[in-house]
Amino acid sequence: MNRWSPIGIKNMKKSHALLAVFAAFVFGLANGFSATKFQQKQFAEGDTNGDKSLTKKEYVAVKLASGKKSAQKNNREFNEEKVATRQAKAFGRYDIDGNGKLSEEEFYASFPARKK
Ligand SMILES: [Ca+2]
Ligand SMILES: [Ca+2]
Repeated sequence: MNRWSPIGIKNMKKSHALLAVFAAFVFGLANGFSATKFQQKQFAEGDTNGDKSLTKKEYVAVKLASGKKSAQKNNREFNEEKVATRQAKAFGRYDIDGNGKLSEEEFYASFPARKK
């Protein structure tokens, strides 16, 4: 279920999303996975029930937490509601196999696509 290879075959409808993730994945490789430690930390923090996947709620919560932190650090305004809405939408894009949860791979793949 959570492996890379069978996803594209079973879920052709999501090929666009898959392509985006693949591009992000390659981009991540090119960058030497510099964000990996951060990703792992976020995933671990986000996965509050420890089932090795992030529900939408867990995902949004961890994104809100990190967004808030970086906003504070950069002295920027943080619109929690706006960010939550955006992240809830993003969740659907990253959930490649459409099971309503982000596996570690799906979560990590979501990172390199973010603006630096
Ligand atoms: Ca979880
Ligand atoms: Ca999934």
